[in-house]
Amino acid sequence: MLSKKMATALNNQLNTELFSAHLYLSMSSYANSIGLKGAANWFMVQYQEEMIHFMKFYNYINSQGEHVTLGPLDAPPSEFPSLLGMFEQTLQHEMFITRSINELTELAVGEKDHATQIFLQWFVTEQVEEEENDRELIGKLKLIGDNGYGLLMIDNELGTRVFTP
Ligand code: OFO
Repeated sequence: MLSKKMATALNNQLNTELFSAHLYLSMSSYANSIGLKGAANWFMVQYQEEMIHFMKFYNYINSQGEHVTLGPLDAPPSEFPSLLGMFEQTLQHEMFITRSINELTELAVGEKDHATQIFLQWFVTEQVEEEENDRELIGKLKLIGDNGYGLLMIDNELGTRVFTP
């Protein structure tokens, strides 16, 4: 059973995961509109992953006998400065999510809510991977700079990302 405070905090995170999904869906569409099909694929996979994160919170909240309260959500931006800018924004957003997961974990520890601590462990690990991927791509994009051939190469690489639920 969840405390009222814990249930509210988990529900807030559920909505934040849905916002994350919308943010990456918007990035996918923008990348597609500027001809970066590989990047569009990468952000579409990211969108699908965020929907899995959303569903994990949904299922956990329900499994504890609570129900979710959806939205309202902020609209994500619909235009972005560059591919590098998109990944920098992605990293900033993921760092915000990491802080948010850490705060949830601290709350669960404080409340001696062991089940929620175990549930959140998956997200703690996932955030390390998310930030690492973003940093790696930002590093490559900085190296490439304005080189069109380099950008094409990285777009091809981004096109190989596959959604694995
Ligand atoms: Fe759900 O991890 Fe990204 O936002």
